[in-house]
Amino acid sequence: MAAPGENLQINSDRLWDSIMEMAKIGPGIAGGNNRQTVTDEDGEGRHLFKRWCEAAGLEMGLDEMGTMFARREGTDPELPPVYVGSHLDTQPTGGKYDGVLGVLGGLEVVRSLNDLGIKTRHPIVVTNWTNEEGARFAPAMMASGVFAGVLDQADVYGHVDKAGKKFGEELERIGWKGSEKVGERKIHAFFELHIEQGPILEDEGIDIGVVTHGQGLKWLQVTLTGKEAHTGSTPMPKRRNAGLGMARVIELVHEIAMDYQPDAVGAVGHMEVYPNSRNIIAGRTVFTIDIRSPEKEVLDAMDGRIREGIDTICEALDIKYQIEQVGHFDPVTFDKGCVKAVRDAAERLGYTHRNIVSGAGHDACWINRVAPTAMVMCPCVDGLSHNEAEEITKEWAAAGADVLFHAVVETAEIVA
Ligand code: HGY
Ligand code: MN
Ligand code: MN
Repeated sequence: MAAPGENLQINSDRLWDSIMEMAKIGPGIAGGNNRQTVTDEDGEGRHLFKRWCEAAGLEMGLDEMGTMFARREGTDPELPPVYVGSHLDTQPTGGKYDGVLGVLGGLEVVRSLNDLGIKTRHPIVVTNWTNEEGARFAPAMMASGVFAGVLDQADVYGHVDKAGKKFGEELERIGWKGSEKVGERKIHAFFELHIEQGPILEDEGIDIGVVTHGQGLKWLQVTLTGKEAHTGSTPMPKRRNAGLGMARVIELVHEIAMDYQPDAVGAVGHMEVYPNSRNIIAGRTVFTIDIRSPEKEVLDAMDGRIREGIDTICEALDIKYQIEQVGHFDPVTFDKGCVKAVRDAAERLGYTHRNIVSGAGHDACWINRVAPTAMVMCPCVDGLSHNEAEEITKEWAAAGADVLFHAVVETAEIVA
């Protein structure tokens, strides 16, 4: 007789169909998704998730950051629940699986427990964290950051998008601002299933990433101010070209990241040029530097060198600069007990696995500060993510969700 939970497997068809159903909401223009946080599309996706949770007999909670908590009761309701989830918001040109696999993988765990008639001592709560991506409103992992006490709720309510809309007002407008105070829930453990968003697992032909660490991140928003002038009649020595300044800073960020290989990364993905007219020298540019490293010392060193470099570049071009840190978390070490639960599950299920450091940030990185936390990763095709062509196989999704299933159920303690 298998030990309790020994041969548990999820229903991979149902998981895959749910992911494809969610992907119909906020479709992109090239096969992916544009379901950005607190847009109407996000609201529609939330309604679908809520319907599914209620159909699975879960009770939905909603906090003041709009994070959704769908609870399956345990035989001992007083025990702190095991949380499992991720995020349903996407990048503007995002894929179908980033975040969604983790939320619907968590729902699939509950759906499978219901099918099998299995009870657990600890309750289980499937979670959709608001605004993980930080694409429309910085910073990334916003709601989980408020939950962990590292971001201020009143402050982030005032963060604005490119159209000048405020996060708090948009959350209210789509009708998903709850009344529950943020961060008061006690978490026994948190597990997040996520696609790797990098090439390692696929390149090595490995099914499961056992995430031991998450690399640290800094987002520096830079504003360069020069002077708008005619591109034809202004002599080169008299120009104060903020566009040229931005170009030099972008090159600098790349060069500095290359100095700390093989792990450090750096790029500028968000760029705004004003007035952005063909025959006006850019008077102002606003852009965000994204630097990351598994080592805090390297992250701090890159930060310092970039700030010095910006000063030198602006001195030479006679332009002014402002630097605002709009996102930051130090490298994360996940809970050894939870990581072991993930590794043991992969082992028991016969999936190939390896330890891995997460290149991307995740809600788990913040929740790890307030509860024992670990992540399960599955491969993605060509390691591609934050691109509408993001793809995984049904088998990879099933393997990841099976491992999640075992890790969650073991930690929530099956009642035989
Ligand atoms: O930026 C990140 O790493 C995450 O995808 N929000
Ligand atoms: Mn994600
Ligand atoms: Mn993402």
